[in-house]
Amino acid sequence: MADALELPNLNLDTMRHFLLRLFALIFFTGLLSTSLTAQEDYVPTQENLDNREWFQDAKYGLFVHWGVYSIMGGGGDPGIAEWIMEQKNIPIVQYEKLPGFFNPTQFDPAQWVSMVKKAGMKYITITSKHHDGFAMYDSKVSDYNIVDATPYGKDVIGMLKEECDKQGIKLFFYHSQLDWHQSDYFPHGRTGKGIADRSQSGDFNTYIDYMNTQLTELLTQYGEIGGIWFDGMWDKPDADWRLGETYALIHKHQPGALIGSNHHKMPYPGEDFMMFERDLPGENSMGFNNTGISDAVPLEMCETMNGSWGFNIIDQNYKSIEKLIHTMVRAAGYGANFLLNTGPMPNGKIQPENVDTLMAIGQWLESYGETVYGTRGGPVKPQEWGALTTKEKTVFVHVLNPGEGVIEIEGYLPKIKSAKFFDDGSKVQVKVKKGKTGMVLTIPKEKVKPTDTVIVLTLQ
Ligand code: JFZ
Repeated sequence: MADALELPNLNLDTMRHFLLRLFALIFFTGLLSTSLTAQEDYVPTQENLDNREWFQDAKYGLFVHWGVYSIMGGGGDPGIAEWIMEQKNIPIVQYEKLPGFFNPTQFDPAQWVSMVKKAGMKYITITSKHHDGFAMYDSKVSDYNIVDATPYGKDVIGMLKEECDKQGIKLFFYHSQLDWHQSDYFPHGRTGKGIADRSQSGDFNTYIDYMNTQLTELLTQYGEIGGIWFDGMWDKPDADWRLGETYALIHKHQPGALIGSNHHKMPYPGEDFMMFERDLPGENSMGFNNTGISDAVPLEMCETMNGSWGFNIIDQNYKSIEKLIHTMVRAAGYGANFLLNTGPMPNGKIQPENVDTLMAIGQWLESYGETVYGTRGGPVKPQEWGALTTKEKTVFVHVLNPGEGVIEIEGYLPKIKSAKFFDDGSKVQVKVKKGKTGMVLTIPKEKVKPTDTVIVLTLQ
């Protein structure tokens, strides 16, 4: 079609011919792009924009990876436990025995949500379906769900939602687009190749229809939700996921719901936030976070407490409380939320080690919450020594690595009314850097706090 744009002779017939081809070209490219990319004509509603503000103010949420894989507890490997079906190449017919053992009799949604509140978290993002294809809610379009296939027989998502509503916590759904169980998920992507009894034929469009029907259930059965956290497109990067249709469907049912996707690309039209997996925005220790940082939508970073998302019985490699707080503060310095994960146990309890960590961070937030909640990142990016957060005319300087106590904030030289330590309100010595390229704050040894020494700058 490239030749359609060659300059024609100025003869009426060729001109008409040229225009026809040009229109055809524009028309078909248009069609292609709406089906291949996303919700091109999306304009977020006021409610959606308000929720984006709420989201950015909220700053901190709990990620929950819970499914029938939790029973296996990682199978004695330190890897990501929710992938055990693919990592041990468990055939579908064998894996289908797992729901029969899933009986979380000690699941107490009121306890979960109270814990979340005490932890200082404002929302929960829970797996409605992970890559194993098992629905953790009452789905009518497949029996492969918690109500029909487990002895427990109750809709844990519905129970949790009810409790979230009671206690004022927003609930988001993690929903996997990748599905190792559904036969129409075909052709297969780059994962799950060793699962021997996956179907050898299928219609991907039928799969997308199925996924959209399940999403419709999630959007209509539980009242207002926070949003949908997609994952798995990276399994088949070249497939037509009909994103435009899926995103329009979600925004039609719940215009306020925030859509994000873990595709490790810049946000597509129709997405309401951008996420980073186990890396701060702009960092790439995992090897898959090599995009830029969007300035058009809110940001979120997710992180594990040990090395697994799903419950792993042997992984004791827990990050320290200080490390997690530092990551949260640095994320806030980028303007990003922190979504910290736990993998509940098959009995329905949260691992006690994780509860302890959450309570300790919650305690820190009880004192320092106002330097994080409701702030925005910057004005300058996080630096080696720490990060800045801002709320109107107040800038919080979070000194995470005080070193010798001389903090140079390069590239920042605001007119300030006062500079005080957050803890005791005493004055902080402020100097202008030589060459006037930034400011220098001095922190005497006795003012250094163990986790984060916060200085409050009040701007003129
Ligand atoms: C995904 C999931 O696979 C994982 O189980 C967990 O839910 C996490 C939050 O999100 O993690 C990924 C995403 C991408 C790749 C691998 C794991 N990838 O591109 O190979």
